Amino acid sequence: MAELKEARVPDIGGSKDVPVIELLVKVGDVVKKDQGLVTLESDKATMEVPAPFAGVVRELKLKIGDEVGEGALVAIIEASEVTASAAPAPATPVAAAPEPAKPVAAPPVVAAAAPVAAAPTATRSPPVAFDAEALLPDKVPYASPAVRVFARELGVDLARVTGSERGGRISKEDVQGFVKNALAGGAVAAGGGGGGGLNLLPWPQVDFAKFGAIEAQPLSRIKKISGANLARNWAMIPHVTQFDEADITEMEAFRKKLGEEQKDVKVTPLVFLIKAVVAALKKYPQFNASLDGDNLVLKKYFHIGIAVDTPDGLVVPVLRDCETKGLLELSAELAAISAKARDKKLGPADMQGGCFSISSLGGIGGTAFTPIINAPEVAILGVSKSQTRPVWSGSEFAPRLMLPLSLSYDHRVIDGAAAARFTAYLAQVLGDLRRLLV
Ligand code: CAO
Repeated sequence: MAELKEARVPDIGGSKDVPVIELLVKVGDVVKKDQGLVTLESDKATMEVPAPFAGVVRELKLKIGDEVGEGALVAIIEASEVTASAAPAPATPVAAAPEPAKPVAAPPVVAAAAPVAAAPTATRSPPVAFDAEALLPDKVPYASPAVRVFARELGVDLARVTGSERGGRISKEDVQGFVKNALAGGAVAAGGGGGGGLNLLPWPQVDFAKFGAIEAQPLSRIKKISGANLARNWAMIPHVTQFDEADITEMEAFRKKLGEEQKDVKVTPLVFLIKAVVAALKKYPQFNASLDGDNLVLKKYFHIGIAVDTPDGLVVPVLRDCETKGLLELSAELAAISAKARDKKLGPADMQGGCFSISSLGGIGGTAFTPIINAPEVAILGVSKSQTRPVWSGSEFAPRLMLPLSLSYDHRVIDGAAAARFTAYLAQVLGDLRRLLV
């Protein structure tokens, strides 16, 4: 039996004079139980007042700009059926996932006994307790009514959009940018197949000039591109870094000798590392691989990416077929490709097809670091500055030149034990280059 019933603002945590910023239904609309009727926005949170029961909206008692508190009449609804649990659900934050409203413990509403033809009398639903915790401001997107309507029209969930305005407020441009990114395959933001939707807090907006003098410098193109790649790789790949060290005392003696004989080309420890890495990739093929859905694609070639520091930022050109090249040939190629990088002459082809990357900070300093994997590769070797240290030989301490190694790996593909074996083998090869011949 149909009856006219009141929908009122439930307990909204004691807030009063909360403005109505959006009408979500109009007279004549058929509404489901818990469907939003109006949106309220306090200075702390935005919330929807849900229909306490299913039915047809017969009167809308509020307009945009009205200020309301608990108990204010929102609408008169002709309830489609009378149920024992027709009590108003709590006001729901707009950011909340569209899951069914939790059942609320409330006294049953007594069905009106009037016949259908009689003038219906509206029955007031009892208020229900409201979970103010669910309305914490940092869980609710912060946006103007116009932006909310705009996002709703485009089907954009504002909880997934990062606001660029002061206080993290979401602008129309932020919504447009989100849509563009989603269309361009920016799955991280869209929460689609690739990114999983991190649902992070908005980036802090700080007026730095309030605290002292500042100067804004635009990011270089390389920094923008590499930054976006690094952020994706860091967020999406479960990184673990394995540290080890190699005794390169003999290797360095040999390198110096080679350098004295070969004045045309500078031979640095990096080319020895490239050869040792190729040997380790041959022994542990899962490091020379990429994830492709449920498959691991194993590569039979050995193209090594080298991180090169340029004034405009980091680039990673690739040296191809390193298994076929000797130390001198690799040294000449490394010099040529890093000069090309610093002269901004690298083309996309120079940076494609890598299997594994090496990032050497050995010429600068440091004892260890945690390099970020260069997706879709599954591991990267960081190299720090070698140092002469006393090392226990079993009978005495001897001065040895020790090279720190930091291997970051994708834990979805590589287990910790395999990573420890890989770095231990690298250290063995660098400690005794004859192993390269085995
Ligand atoms: N320990 C001690 N000394 C080292 C060393 C190490 N691990 N690696 C290199 N060196 C020495 C070299 O032998 C050379 O010494 P001499 O001039 O006395 O011969 C000096 O350091 C400088 O080497 P280099 O940097 O010119 O050459 P490289 O082959 O080691 O590296 C390149 C080439 C292009 C990788 C490097 O110039 C570079 O750009 N490194 C930075 C990479 C980077 O930024 N990585 C960080 C990525 S994460 O942000």
